Amino acid sequence: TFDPGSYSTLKLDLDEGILTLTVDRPEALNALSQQVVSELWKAFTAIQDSCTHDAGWPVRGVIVTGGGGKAFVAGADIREMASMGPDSAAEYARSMQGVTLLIEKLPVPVIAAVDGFALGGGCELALACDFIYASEAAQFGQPEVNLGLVPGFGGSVRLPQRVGLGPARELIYTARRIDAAEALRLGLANRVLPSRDELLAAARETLQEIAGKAPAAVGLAKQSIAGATGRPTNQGLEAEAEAFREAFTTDDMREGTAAFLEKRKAAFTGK
Ligand code: CO8
Repeated sequence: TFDPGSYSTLKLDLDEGILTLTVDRPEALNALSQQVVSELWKAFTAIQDSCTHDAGWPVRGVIVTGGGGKAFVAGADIREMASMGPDSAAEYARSMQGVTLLIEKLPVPVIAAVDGFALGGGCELALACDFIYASEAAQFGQPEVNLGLVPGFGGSVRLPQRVGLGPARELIYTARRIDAAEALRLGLANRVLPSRDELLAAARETLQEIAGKAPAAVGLAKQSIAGATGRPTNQGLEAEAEAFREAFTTDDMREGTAAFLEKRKAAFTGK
């Protein structure tokens, strides 16, 4: 459901096909409590279910951000973790890992708009999104070793994939925080914008640009990249060929190629 009333730690705002999902626990710098994790699961499942032609593709892109002005997400909830045993900790890690997989499988693009702290689980949530835009106030880091912990929401997998092994190891072993300019240099962030307003506007503009394309094709492109990531070349190519085949089953593929040949603008229907 996109009904904002059914969430206590998230704000959902659907505006012209772009859903802004704000993690909103400013009193704990938006830390990912178990309640936040279960609400993220619920919200991303609702988005997933709506991404069909029959449902009319009401959501064509998602912006994930943090409320309160100080943080994107300052990590897993340290207060909750402090009293967990190993088994409940593993369950907690797996439930949030499940959310990150859901985001990766979503057939619409998801941009993390990072303003303020994206630490630990917050950095990992941003990494599960398709790409990251940052404000100049953004700070990234994987500070788990400061707490006697290790990354648990996918950081050991996705940070090396994004920035390469050397920089990822250095960030994780030192727990160092980096600013937006360094994140841009490392390829962790795609863009840096001067203010929060410009950050959200830039993310929206990019998602609107993508919303002008054939939605199933964008979804298949995303699926194809996810299917190739971390796999041997031959398996990645197989995932790509499968997505390519699937594109040829859509009306939008017929429309897109016909429109090109007839020198007119394509009218995509999402079918
Ligand atoms: N969890 C719970 N509460 C938090 C968290 C958090 N991650 N971060 C901040 N808060 C709370 C503070 O306790 C404080 O609460 P109160 O006002 O009640 O004391 C409030 O938010 C404001 O924080 P600060 O007063 O500390 O604000 P500062 O501006 O002084 O500092 C920092 C901001 C630097 C971001 C600081 O809050 C900080 O270091 N936070 C923790 C960052 C961190 O270490 N994150 C990583 C957590 S570990 C993790 O994410 C592992 C993921 C994998 C887990 C796998 C499953 C087990």
